Amino acid sequence: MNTRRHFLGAAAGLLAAGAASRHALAAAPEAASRDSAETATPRQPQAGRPYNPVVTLNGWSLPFRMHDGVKEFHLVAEPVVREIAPGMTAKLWGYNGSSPGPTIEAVEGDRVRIFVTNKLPEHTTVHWHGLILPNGMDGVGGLTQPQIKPGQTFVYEFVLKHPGTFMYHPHADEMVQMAMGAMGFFVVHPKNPRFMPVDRDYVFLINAYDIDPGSSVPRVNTMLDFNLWTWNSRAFPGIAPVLARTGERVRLRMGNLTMTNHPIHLHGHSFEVTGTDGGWVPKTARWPEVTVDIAVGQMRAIEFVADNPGDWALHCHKSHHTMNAMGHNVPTMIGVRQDDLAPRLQKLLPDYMGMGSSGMAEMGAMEMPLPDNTLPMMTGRGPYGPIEMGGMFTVLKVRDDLPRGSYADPGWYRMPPGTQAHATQAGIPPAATDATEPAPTPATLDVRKPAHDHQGH
Ligand SMILES: [Cu+2]
Repeated sequence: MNTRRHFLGAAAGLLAAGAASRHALAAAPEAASRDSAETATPRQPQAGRPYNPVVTLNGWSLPFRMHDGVKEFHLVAEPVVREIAPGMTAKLWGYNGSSPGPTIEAVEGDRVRIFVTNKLPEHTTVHWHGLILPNGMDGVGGLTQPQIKPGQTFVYEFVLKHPGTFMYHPHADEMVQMAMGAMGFFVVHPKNPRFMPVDRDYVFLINAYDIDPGSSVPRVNTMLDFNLWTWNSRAFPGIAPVLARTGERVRLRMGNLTMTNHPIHLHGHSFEVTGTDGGWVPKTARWPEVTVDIAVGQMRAIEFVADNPGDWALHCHKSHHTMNAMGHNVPTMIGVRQDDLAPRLQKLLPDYMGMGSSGMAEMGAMEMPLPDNTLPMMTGRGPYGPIEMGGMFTVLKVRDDLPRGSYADPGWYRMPPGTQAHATQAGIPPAATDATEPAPTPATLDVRKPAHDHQGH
């Protein structure tokens, strides 16, 4: 028993000195790398037990190899460049060319051996968030292992005891490394591929950054006031749509590695929470929802039958999380007349625009001059105009004719005649305006104090 334990320890390369032995390092599988933010089409497993692969939104899954019955992966922690959405890239930390890192997929009962090479400028570790494993594989720097120094490779090896939805992230200089985007998903498929089958199984991490307009490196000391709300380090309109053919069963797996909770809301369907941090939820314990609140550090899997064709919003319901950077310190101008103010301010600030007197929707439509490498606060165009969103927003596209297994964007939904809200004159008093007339001048709000000051005091 003792001998065997020593042998395993040596073979796994987790030596007292911390670094992998030369022998183990030579045996590390090649580290795949990918810097594209396109959603990779899921690949059926080439070896090992069968499973139904997940689809990582704007991401990919890490290839593995089988070595004497052990599933081997190679993660490389390193600086990466990530396109957050067209028009903005960020300098982040991630794994294998990406932030978040590639999704690791394996099967309940698998023994996995994960080589971790540190190409960051400071030490790191990898914690396997939610997995039940031996203490020495938990990846907490200083507590369960020495940190992995720059240039070193460590090996983690453990058996996957439970199927479910998990994450990985550093547990070394954790606030900085997560603020920089070092994180990924870890999906353990059930041993029985017919257990809770779905037609499409999507995963994305909920993450957030604080990147000043015009810059590309996140502020790493921000605690709460993040300004870029992202899924898999992408912001709307950069987040890929979630696609389904009518009648298909869809699972969304989400994990929250931000500093706040996110109520994720789906239009047009109700769903059930089928998976939590601890595993799968029995059928008798589920109830229908249209919003699931995902707390900090939690994972949730939700499932629904996509039985309602259309383009359905899928977003965080904290409305400032569906906006991009800027604007959070702008004063409320609703009801404030600026028509005399703007010319005066323009003498001091030639580019000054008086905005917001009737709300902020004009921000979504206008082409404002922005600093380089900055996303508009509200943006995106749909078939009927500006969508006025940013951040954690995408569209569930349900189509009767979407080919099974296709992840190609089918374009915008065409509503059947008579099924769309429209401008009408019915029931409106004759004096009122309606949308068929030329655009009305913006309403002004003239607030007057009651005139009791010159009435009898
Ligand atoms: Cu949110």
